[in-house]
Amino acid sequence: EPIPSPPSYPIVGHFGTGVYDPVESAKSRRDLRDKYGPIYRLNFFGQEVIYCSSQEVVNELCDESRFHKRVEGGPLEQVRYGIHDGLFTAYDGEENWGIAHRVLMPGFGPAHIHDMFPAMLDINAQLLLKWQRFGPDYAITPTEDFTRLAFDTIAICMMSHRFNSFYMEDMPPFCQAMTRFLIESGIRTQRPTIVQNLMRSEAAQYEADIKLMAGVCDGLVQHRKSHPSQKKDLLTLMLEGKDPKTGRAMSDANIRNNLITMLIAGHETTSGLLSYTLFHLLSNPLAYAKLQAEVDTVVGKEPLQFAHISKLEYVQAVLRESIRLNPPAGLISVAPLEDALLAGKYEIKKATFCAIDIAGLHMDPGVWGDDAQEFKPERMLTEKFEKLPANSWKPFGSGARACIGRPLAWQESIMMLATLFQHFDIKFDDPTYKLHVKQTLTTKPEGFKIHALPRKDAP
Ligand code: MNH
Repeated sequence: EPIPSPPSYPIVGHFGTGVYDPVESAKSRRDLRDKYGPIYRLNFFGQEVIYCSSQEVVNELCDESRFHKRVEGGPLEQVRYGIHDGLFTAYDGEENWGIAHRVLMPGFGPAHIHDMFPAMLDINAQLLLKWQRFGPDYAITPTEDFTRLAFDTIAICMMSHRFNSFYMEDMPPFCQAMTRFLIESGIRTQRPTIVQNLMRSEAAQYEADIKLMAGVCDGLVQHRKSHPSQKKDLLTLMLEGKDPKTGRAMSDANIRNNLITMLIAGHETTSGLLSYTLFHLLSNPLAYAKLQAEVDTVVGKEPLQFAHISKLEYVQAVLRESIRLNPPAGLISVAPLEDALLAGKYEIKKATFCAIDIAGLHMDPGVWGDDAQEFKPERMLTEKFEKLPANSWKPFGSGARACIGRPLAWQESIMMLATLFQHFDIKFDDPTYKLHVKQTLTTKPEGFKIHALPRKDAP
């Protein structure tokens, strides 16, 4: 059977037909899903992409004996130009991926994440203090401070380094370079090579941004080498760890690429998660009230402790539901290892680009029902969450190439929500605000502002 597909032109395919807007691609995918169903095909200059969004087909694509991550020829190939074979952009099966994966995995295990609690709380307190100082009248853009939180948290947990971005008017230069780099990487994926070759000043900025990021990370490694530390952070693991399989250590280049990778992969996504969550809570007063009541019961007026985290059941459900509705990483790419029959009826060749539309998957009415669009944390309480059909909730990707930072991001996010609602009542700046999503490589809400009103009896 032919895979459903909109009308296209010769040579350019669907490029320029208006069905896929690179700036608003999440919206384009929503429209295409509505019109062509959970499996459809697009073609850009001969490059075929099969977009998949039902639980049934995604479950098939998550079978690692038949499909694997595909970097080649997609947006990640562009990002790879800057961070090479770091974990996120490594080709599947590439040697340095295996070494870094095996060296770093234990660093994200429960014991290490537990030990990150005090450092996380330190950065968390910087946000709370800033919002207290702003006072109730100031219109806060939460996404900016959540980005500071996520960025500073990774840096302190990973390499015991403080970027101190809460004490800067603008974001740190590293962060600005990274944002420009990600946006340009995204645009480059869509730009024909002939046009690309004419973009001289963009290319110079791109190179400069990559150089800046590499320079900062090399500097941190140099500093650590000349000031040996007892700290059992991820940088120590990178410098001293040996791959149990090959006995090899990570090379300096591999360390640099993975330091940049973690800072990139971890800050926009976590910041997006927290921003969307705040938006959904403000839009759903009942969920807001339930969450704050749980925080008051579990944490009360005491400083947050590690033992509180696992008891914050409703906070977790809120985060799961928020990331279902707005997955910050909306698309991941896989390809079949051999020629395959997809959904029992579509023949696809080995290595065909298959894009898992995570946002679409998270709306599958077969899994989530007719109220899939609505924010209902109750459906994510652990008992129900654990009974969801396989691979129906995939905000952190899948299999061996799934997110390594998930436990870090999760703990940090629970801590932030708990302390935020312990200290403040939060209100929309503009109660008529409608969610507007801005897209780079990930997505974040734009123009979203709030007021933080210190609670009378806050600790
Ligand atoms: Mn993260 C891979 C989402 C936080 C580091 N991450 C992925 C993938 C998704 C993802 C989806 C799979 C991408 C793909 O298949 O191409 N990550 C998230 C989300 C959050 C997040 C939604 C926060 C919320 N990620 C973090 C944090 C870090 C991090 C925090 C680092 C500290 N993520 C990674 C790395 C990879 C990754 C590294 C690549 C893992 C691999 O392929 O081995």
